[in-house]
Amino acid sequence: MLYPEENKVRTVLSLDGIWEFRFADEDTWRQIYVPASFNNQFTEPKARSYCGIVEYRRSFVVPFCLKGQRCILRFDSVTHNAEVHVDGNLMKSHRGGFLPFEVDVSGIECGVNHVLLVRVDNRINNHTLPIGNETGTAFFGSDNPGIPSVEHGKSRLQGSNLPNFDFFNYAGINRSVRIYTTPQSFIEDVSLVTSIDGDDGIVKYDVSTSGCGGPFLFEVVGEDCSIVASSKNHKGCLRIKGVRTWNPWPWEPYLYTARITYCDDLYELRFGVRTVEISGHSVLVNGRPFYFKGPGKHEDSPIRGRGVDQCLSLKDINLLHWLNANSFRTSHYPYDETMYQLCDREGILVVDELPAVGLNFGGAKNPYKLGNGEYHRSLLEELIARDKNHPCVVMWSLGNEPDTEHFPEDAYDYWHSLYLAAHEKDPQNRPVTMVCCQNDYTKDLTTKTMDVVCINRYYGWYNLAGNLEIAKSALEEELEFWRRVDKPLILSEYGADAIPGMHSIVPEMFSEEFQVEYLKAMNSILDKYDFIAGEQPWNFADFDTQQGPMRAGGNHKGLFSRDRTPKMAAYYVRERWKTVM
Ligand code: BDP
Repeated sequence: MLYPEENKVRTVLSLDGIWEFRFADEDTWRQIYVPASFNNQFTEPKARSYCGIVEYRRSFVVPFCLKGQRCILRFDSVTHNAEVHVDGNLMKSHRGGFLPFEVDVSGIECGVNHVLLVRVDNRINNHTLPIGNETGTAFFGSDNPGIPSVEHGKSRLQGSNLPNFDFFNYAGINRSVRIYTTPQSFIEDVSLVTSIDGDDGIVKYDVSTSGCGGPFLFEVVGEDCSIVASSKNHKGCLRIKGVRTWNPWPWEPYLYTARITYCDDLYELRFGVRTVEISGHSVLVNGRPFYFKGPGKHEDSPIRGRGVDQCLSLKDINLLHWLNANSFRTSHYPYDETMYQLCDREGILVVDELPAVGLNFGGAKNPYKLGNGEYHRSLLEELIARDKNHPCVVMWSLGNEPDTEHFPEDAYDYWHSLYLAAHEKDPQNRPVTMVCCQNDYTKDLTTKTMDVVCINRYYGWYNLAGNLEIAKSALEEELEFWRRVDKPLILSEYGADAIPGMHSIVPEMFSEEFQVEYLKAMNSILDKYDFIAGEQPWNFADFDTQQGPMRAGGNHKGLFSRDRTPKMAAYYVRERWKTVM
């Protein structure tokens, strides 16, 4: 799916700004800002705990001058499910809160006002991705099973919108809404696969178009505007003599433009020439071993919630540079497309993750019997269709911390079919992973079948809490197990909460000193092994989550506070990442 582009033949009309809003049980409309989650824009407790449908409304007009063009209404994401009505007619229902969808409104009368109404469902349950917790059991802390009064309370909580994951269920129109136009004969999709042949680059391309047929031109344009290769075929293979490759930061992430003209249409897609492959214990980028350095992230900020904020995204990229990081994982859902565009430009590598988090009930229930496989697969296909051409995207993550321990065969069947689908659907055939949680790894049949083993481990925090010497030996013992699996391994999460500004002479849990000592301890074990392909401390910044006895004002495992003030750990990591490769 192509990102909306404004150029000499295509127009983009932004529908971002102030809309009208109401909770479904209200009669009156209030004002709301789009794009942003609705949860933090109001003052009533209801906005945080709401479970159900909300409505967004605004009017729009397609100017006369666009008459005769194809008009597409595009939502970059609506969380979680949406129904789009124009002038009272249902135009589209969409399932899934983190990927774009479009509504063709080409026939709409130009020059008159139309009413756009979006009904948004923020409910999560066992059939959404991410997974909601339908039992009323607290995600954090123990609910003392068996105590009659607690059981009674839990039964009353059933059906409320409890996440089965550790981030706040921010919902609403979280990303931009636009109408874009194309000529009637138009460029539909582009797929690019690049490779390197000595000093040259090879670009294999495939462009699909729709319409009457007519002149077609595919050109590769350098950053200096020179045309370095071209063809009149919709599909083919071009050679760029003396190519400049796209390299991870701090090296040059050179971007070419694929300029495509077809009949009256034009589309310009930025891309990089780079390769990604697995060889032995290494992930190779452009043939060289790449060591992933960079924390897992969230889309999260105090007022917008999960709403896109390009200013914050840019600041985060600059903070990643400051940390000497070179990559991050889009934990635990696909991010806004503008973030990937920034990463393309800045040479930051991305592990692109599906919103499949919470497929884990601690053995109490088999998550693979819920029947989510088809839906999961359709999200995978949508993700690949959206992100397949980004040079920054170097790996797909099928999901985070599913149960692979209690139902090992079912887990294998479920994840392996997604693994195969990812390889089949991705024209670039990138490596595929699934992020494994702290469980009995000896029972896990799935993680070791991924191209890269990604494990989240909290020795010294949730297990063996506070005792770093013992935590180190536990991690070492486990890594001996994975060494024998003989694949590249990324420690995709490890971390300790640190309340910003909390200090202690003796480093104890929740102090900034402990967070530093914890990271040093774990890193000292990683440094012993040559099959480690990366370290991704959890998390880049403190973030909001469901309230609970283990969370004082959110999750505090950030290297930065929520407002992006560095903690002591940020300075430590910055020093380490200057040299670690
Ligand atoms: C991991 C999860 C992550 C949590 C983290 C934590 O993948 O979403 O935020 O634990 O507890 O298990 O801090």
